[in-house]
Amino acid sequence: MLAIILLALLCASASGNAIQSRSSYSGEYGGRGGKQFSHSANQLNGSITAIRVRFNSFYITGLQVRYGTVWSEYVGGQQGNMEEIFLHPGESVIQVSGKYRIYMKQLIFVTNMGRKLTFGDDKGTCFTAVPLHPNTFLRFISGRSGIFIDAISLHWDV
Ligand code: MMA
Repeated sequence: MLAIILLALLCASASGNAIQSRSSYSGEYGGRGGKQFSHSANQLNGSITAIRVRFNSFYITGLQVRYGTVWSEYVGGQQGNMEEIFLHPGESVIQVSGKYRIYMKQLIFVTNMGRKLTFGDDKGTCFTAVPLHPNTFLRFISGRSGIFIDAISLHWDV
């Protein structure tokens, strides 16, 4: 009887480890205005391969992210210019920093190849987001938007 119980416990712990999630999330950073958006379905197209950020002198005004070969819907407004950065093959985002007040003001994407992609104005409350688990990366983003990007959350996974 004891042997059976021990065996059952062993199996449960082994399968528990096998299915243990390595996802984590950071946020939400920013204000409470705007409407919620999420790229959780977009991650099915693949990992992040490019990022477009629109910004004016004060705010991050728009965002679009490419998953695999498919661009997400654009969120945000039309003020400022859009910058586009493609990641190299095998390159992933391992940290996102930035600044916000009631809207996002700055976003900095740091990659596993040592690149630091900086967009926007260097003022406001700072945040630095990294994954909880080692060897996990930025898989998708969510947040709030109106005519600007109000807030952002970062979702990390393998
Ligand atoms: C809109 C509206 C707000 C949001 C701002 C900034 C101008 O107002 O959607 O809720 O906070 O845009 O994105």
